[in-house]
Amino acid sequence: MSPALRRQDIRNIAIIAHVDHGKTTLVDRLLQQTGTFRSNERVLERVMDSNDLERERGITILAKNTSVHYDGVKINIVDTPGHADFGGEVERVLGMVDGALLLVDAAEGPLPQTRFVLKKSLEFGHHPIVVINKVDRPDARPHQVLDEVFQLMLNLGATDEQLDFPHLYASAKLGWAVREMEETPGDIMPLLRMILERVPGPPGDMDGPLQLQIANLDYNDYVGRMAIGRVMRGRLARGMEIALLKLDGRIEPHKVTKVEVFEALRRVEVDEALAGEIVALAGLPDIQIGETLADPRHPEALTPIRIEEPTLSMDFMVNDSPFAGREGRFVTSRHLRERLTKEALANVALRVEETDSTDTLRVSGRGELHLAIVAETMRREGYEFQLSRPRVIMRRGPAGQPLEPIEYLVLDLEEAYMGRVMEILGVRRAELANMGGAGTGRVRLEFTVPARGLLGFRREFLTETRGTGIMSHVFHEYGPYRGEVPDRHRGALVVKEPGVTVTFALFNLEDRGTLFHGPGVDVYEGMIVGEHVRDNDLVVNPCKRKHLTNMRASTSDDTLRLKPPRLMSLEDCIEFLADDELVEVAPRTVRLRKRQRNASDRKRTDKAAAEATVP
Ligand SMILES: Nc1nc2c(ncn2[C@@H]2O[C@H](COP(=O)(O)OP(=O)(O)OP(=O)(O)O)[C@@H](O)[C@H]2O)c(=O)[nH]1
Ligand SMILES: [Mg+2]
Repeated sequence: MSPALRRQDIRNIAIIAHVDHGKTTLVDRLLQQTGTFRSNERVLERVMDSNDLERERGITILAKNTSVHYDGVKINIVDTPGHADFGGEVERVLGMVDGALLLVDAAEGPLPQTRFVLKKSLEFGHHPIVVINKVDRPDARPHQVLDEVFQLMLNLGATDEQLDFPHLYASAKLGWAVREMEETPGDIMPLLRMILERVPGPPGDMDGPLQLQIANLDYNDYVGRMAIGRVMRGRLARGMEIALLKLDGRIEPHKVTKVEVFEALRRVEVDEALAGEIVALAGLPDIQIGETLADPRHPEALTPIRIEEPTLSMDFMVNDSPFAGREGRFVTSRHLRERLTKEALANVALRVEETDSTDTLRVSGRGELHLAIVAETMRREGYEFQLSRPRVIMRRGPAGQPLEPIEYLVLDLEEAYMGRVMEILGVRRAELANMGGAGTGRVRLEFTVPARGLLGFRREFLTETRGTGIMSHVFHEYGPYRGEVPDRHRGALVVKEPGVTVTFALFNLEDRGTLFHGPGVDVYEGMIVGEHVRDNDLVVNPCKRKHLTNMRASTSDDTLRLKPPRLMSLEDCIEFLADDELVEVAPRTVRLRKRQRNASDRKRTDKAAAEATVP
């Protein structure tokens, strides 16, 4: 495109990186040092991580827009999540920007998600600016990490121009960036200057017919659904009649009722936005990501952004446990269906499908966390439902052979634990792909491993490494099925009959396994209250009181000291699940249960299954 058609008063960039490499912290500094906040204004750390789950977990889940002004130029910034499960968020916003800041932790170096987001950005033709961040870390190795990024670009097939990338060294935390390590740190301005120099302005044909693709959605209580995208061509004004080009080819006439632009942490209503600007607009209630807004006389659709397919699915079903409806406000299959369908509109990497049962919906996503966050969000809104064990989504190869999702797994752990971890991964069908750092006390191990093999691995890995191991993984490819992966190796402690748990009974169960609940908890037949030490399930009665006749002073409930129960978060429960189990998710409680609540029914089903598999 001729430079004349690019706007010079705007830059649109995304900040991309592996999880925790400092994206949101960098946005804080950009906002602070460009005078967005008054000097006496107390601002939250990581201000862009604005939703509850993001703040609780300290991670970004949704991509979000903001902007700063520097040297007469407006820089629209999209902060993106780094966790691999939210890769769909990154994919969908990259088309709205003309460049990216690739942050890489100066100690950790490129990790799986660095590769994924960089690959996507290169595919969009960006020339990313590499920011080696956290150079203040005592274990920082900035020059080496820069070399590793270069290697990575080379491996990803970057063009010569892309390989000639500009770079900076930064400490987002301390608020500075420098071009060379020898320079004395000052402020973050060198980064802003580099953005103006190296990121091209957006295409700015303001007189052509309107064209705008929706990259993101948001809700506003007053005006309903807001759609976010960049004006690719022409101008978008309030009150304008437009053609909405749906993904299925239909064209709908609509009127834009509101146009807003991003100014720091606020959105400001404007009469009109010109080509190049990123806007949020209202007036199109059923709009979806990927659809194009166009001039009715020139209805030309932009190619929808292709998002990677989901690899994991879980059933969301109506809660049919004896405690159903105790806490939830939204409990019917209609509630679930409506909420999940709405979620899938904005959560582009999510798929929601019907199943044989009207009470069950199959929800597919990019990983356990992706699905768990959906469930957690719904739970907080007052929904109540049950979840099945996650299953990987298989495919067929050209010759009909089964293919399964393979993940790329990177582990960083103390050398002493290496043998045991390799053993566990061997059973889970992992293959070692790379190994480094030997002799330094810590090793970095890289594997390809079936996604099936990673279900429930995190807990085991953390236990084996006494909590010191670091792991991350990202979807790698669909590859040949690698054979059986054994199930969870411990059984469950399953409640025999309904009641309220008591200390005496729990105390006597402690030898049998790890308990998930303390005393005074309502339980029902078939509910799971702990993990058995052995590999089979054990039916137990945690509500059994001692016989008063053989009471001895030493076993009075008051003197019994219970070990603290293992409190199971929603994700812990999902990790724990076997095929014949469910998680019951309600606004205040999560519980584990057997699908078949009655022990003899379970035996009968097991027997039938065993007979069915006898040749
Ligand atoms: N030492 C050091 N720590 C940093 C720096 N930048 C960020 N951190 C810390 O790294 C952690 C993660 O920072 P975030 O800004 O949330 O990282 P992120 O890349 O936005 O993480 P996700 O959005 O979840 O992918 C926080 O504890 C920050 O304080 C830095 O320059 N130096
Ligand atoms: Mg973040």
